[in-house]
This record gives sequence, structure tokens and C-alpha cells, in this order.
Amino acid sequence: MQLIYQTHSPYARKALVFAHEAGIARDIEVIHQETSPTLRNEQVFAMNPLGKVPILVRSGLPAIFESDIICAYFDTLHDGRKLIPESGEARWHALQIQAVAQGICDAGILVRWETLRRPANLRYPPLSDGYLEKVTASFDWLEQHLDVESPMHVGHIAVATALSWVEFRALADLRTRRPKLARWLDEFEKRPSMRATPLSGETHDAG
Ligand SMILES: N[C@@H](CCC(=O)N[C@@H](CS)C(=O)NCC(=O)O)C(=O)O
Repeated sequence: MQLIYQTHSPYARKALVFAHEAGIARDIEVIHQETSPTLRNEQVFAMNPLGKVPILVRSGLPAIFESDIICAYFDTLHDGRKLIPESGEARWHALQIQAVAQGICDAGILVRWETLRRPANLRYPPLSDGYLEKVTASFDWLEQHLDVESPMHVGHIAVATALSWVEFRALADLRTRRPKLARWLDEFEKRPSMRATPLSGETHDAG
């Protein structure tokens, strides 16, 4: 399998960390691609009409895109304990946590557009403030709801890769007032899966 990846994408890293935790990373060739809605990458669009990474290329089978779906597919490829709980409240909890992590990344990317990536004369501060509020409210929610003691699940992987990216991009302070979340993140960052997938690089936009 090939994972179409980006070294500064929290979503791509989520998929790769999941593969490491599931014990299948050695079956994956990682290929970096740059993407931006302002710079069309033909190779990426040929596999994903949304023009985004990550994408999983499978031999003789259709490509899979969207990190949630790639993780769900990876979970079918190993015989260990499932990282996406299969039933009951544990399943809904893990998926809810994952969704909040995805929302942090989605809103965080929009903050970056409004504060950095968009030309200065096209920025609209109330919009970046509104997106940033979603990010910080999600930190507060996670401080309350993240199940730091349970066996690792996809939600933990999604939150760790999202928060690690928030800090990589210096988007917001997540540590002040959220000691439980900060402690948990520091521990998670020590995992071999996180150490094997460091974030690096800059986004390449038009102009
Ligand atoms: N919901 C998608 C988000 C993927 C995504 O936004 N990837 C970014 C890189 S961090 C991208 O390729 N963006 C290019 C674009 O928006 O055109 C997922 O979870 O895989």
C-alpha cells in the first residue's frame, strides 16, 4: 500500500500513527505530496476529487481518502485489539473524540488562512476569532471528556496528532488551564508511533 502523505498534515499523520499503533506500518510506503486549494496538484486530484491528503493507494482496489476512513480500513488489516471499538458506548465515545480532533484541525487550518495564508488585504479578523474560539472551546471540552485512562483508541490518536500540530503551528495555548490534557499529550508524544512521524515543513500556496 502507498500512503499519500504530507509531513505537516495532522490528518495524514493521524493515519500513519494509527498504522504504527495497529502494527501495519511496515506494509506502507509513505509518499509526500504538497496540497493547497490555491495550487492544484494533478497527481492528488487524480486519486481524490477533493485534492487532499491523506490518500491510501491499494493494489487492484480503489483508493481510499479521508483519514477517518483510512484508519477504519487499517483496523481491518490486523488481528490485534481493535483501535476503533466495535460496539456500545465505547464506539460512540471514540468516534466523538475523533470528530472533535478533526474539528480542531479543520478550524485551525481556517485560522491559518485568516491570519497567515490569505493575502493581508483579504483577511477578516472576526472570522479568525470565531474559528479560534472553536479550537479553544474544544480544548476545554477535551480537558473534561478525554478518557485518559482507557485503552488507546482512534480518538486518542486523532487528538494527539491534532494537538501536536496545534503546537507545531503555534496556533493557540492549550496548556494553561488544561493540566490533564497537557500531561496526557506529553505522555502520548513519547510513543514510538509519534516519534516515528515528526511534523515538518511549510504549506505551499499560490503567490
Ligand atoms: N477531512 C480530511 C482533511 C484532509 C485535509 O484537509 N488535508 C489537507 C492537508 S492538512 C489538504 O490536503 N488540503 C488541501 C486542500 O484543502 O486543498 C481528512 O481527514 O483526511
